[in-house]
Amino acid sequence: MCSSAFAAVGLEGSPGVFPMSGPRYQPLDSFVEYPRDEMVRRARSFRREIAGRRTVRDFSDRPVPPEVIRECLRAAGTAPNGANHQPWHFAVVSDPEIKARIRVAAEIEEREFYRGGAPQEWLDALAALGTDEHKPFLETAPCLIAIFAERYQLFGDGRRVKNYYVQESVGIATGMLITGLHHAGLATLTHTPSPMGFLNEILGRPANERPFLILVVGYPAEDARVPRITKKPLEKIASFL
Ligand code: IYR
Repeated sequence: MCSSAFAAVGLEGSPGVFPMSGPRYQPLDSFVEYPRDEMVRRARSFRREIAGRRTVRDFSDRPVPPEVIRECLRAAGTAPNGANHQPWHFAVVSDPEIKARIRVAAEIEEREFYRGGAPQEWLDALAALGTDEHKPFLETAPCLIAIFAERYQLFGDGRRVKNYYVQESVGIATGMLITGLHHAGLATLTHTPSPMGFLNEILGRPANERPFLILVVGYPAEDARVPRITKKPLEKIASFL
């Protein structure tokens, strides 16, 4: 039997890995259809809600409800992805000592970036955002979610199974996570110190996982301010053929 062979090598139950077995189907019972007007209303209402999302850099230290984080991670885990391998890992950090270590390591990389590592063209592009090498939010915010992209699956017996469309999959899951957190009433910041190899070491993640980004999560500080920016209108971002 296939399943016992899988059990022997630790593959049993591995999502997406069913060698030598065909597809197994079930009825699509979760799709909900709405009347046209209601669809438009829902789409508009969602657009308004998500348009209110802003990337926040000034965080309060107020703790966030752990169950909100857990539910949003469950939502992110439903993202479409390559071959259903679900090639992601979310390391949720609330321990102040670990956050402090992440801040120290990130600021070392960021100092390098802002003081000459980055091309001038890139620094010019960031000028309007007012970002710099100081990342106090990595300690102030109550929750950091370090998101890892699993480049390949590594099994107990050392065997590797390739993952597919890893960046796309993790990007989609991250978008869903950000959306869920905003919907729940929390602010986020996508933070990408580069390189981020220090995250594997600090968080004890294996070499088959590559850091994707740090999602900083919490409530905005009371006096939080955000850059005055605009989003491109529909005509600039879409074409209808
Ligand atoms: N990682 C740096 C630089 C940075 C890069 C981009 I592209 C941004 O949109 C914002 C920042 C930092 O976090 O400051």
